[in-house]
Amino acid sequence: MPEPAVEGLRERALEVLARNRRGAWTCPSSAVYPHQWLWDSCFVAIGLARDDPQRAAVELCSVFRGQWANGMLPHMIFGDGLRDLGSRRLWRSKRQPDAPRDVSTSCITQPPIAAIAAGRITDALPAAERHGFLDSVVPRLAAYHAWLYRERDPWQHGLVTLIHPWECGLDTTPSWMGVLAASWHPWWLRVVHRFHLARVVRLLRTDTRYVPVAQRASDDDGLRMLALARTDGRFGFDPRRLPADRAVMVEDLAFNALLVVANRVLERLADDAGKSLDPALRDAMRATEAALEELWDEPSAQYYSRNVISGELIKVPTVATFLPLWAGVAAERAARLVQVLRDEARWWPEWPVPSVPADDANFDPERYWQGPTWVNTNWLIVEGLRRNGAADLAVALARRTVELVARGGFFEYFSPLTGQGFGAADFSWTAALTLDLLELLQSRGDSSISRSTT
Ligand code: 9WN
Repeated sequence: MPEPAVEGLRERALEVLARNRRGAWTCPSSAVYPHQWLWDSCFVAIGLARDDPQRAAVELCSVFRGQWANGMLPHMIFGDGLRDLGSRRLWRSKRQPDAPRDVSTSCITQPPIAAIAAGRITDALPAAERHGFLDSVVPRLAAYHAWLYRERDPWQHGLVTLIHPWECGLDTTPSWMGVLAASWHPWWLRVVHRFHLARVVRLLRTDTRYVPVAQRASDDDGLRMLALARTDGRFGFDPRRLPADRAVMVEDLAFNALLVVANRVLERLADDAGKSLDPALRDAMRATEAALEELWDEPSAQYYSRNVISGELIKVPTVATFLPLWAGVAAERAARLVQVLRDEARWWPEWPVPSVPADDANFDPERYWQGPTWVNTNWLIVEGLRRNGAADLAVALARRTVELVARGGFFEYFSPLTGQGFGAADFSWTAALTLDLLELLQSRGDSSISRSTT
């Protein structure tokens, strides 16, 4: 396989990140996503960690500006002085007793990769700076993980429950959109559907001012997500208070798999910092490792999310199925997952890995999380493959991903069939994770390819 055309790619990636930088934090894209998003900032910190660990530390610490008194890290922190006030009004965070007073935030969270970013930064910082960094972040990370277990696993299933697709990060992934479409809808949404008014609402959308509508969430899905945020708010964003006949509650596969990885990093960082974690938190962490295996479906050899209300697995295939590889699953299951990933008709088309299998009825190569290849999920799969001794496949996927970006630009997502870039241009996590993948490729063949990845 030819080497990717990487000439100048690193410098261009750093330029994208510099342009999207807003002081301490980096927005995902200046036009489409001008605010701060939780897991985007963590990916940016991961990408910058080896090159500029101090800058990466500042990026990660900036997400704690938004931390609630109860420990929650919100999925968005709104930038000051930006005209897009719509989504800020949707949440009205300052009405919530635990929300910060000096910044407006959303009232839900996003995949818990902050500890993973903290681990990368710690490994890269000079020894003299490590202690101060750990002292500052470990208690905040511990408070976040404690919130996840206390507030989002009140039934002690071992798995964290999400109450909105925006929390899962793979927002319009078909597994969530199916559950959402089948859920309860308020009267105004029923009127909109009944009279086919959803397109009228497009006039109010900001994303479609920058990106063609065929590449975004459908109007119907977008409205349902807005309506669900309002319903969640009426019940204090609390799964214990949400009535089963109105709520959407999912034990999300991607989120919980990443939680297992993040838990391990947090335990290591707490030990390094000489801080003790609450034994109940450590027990809860162990329970998640075991409970993740309940999401395995033997006949299809895949993992799925689980609908908390029906208690059933949501057997809709999505790229999330590969994320438990990084969490560490039994060798036999890992081997089967790797086999599934190699299927060219489904998961390994010209530009792998599609967010939905390429031969699936839900597959749309241009639309958001419903088919396109994303750099962040590829990066997570690369880490999973490395952990499972599939270094050759990890390198192949890393190389293909870097080639995709080198040819197509730093887009938000790409067609798995043609490699064409879609969504926001100059997207921060595409740039940041390209930096990390480039490092991996440049060091392949030496010991760093098999270095510990947690
Ligand atoms: C809603 C910022 C975020 C990412 C998510 C991605 C998308 C937002 C949106 O953009 O979500 O949170 O407006 O659709 O799905 O993963 O963090 O890049």
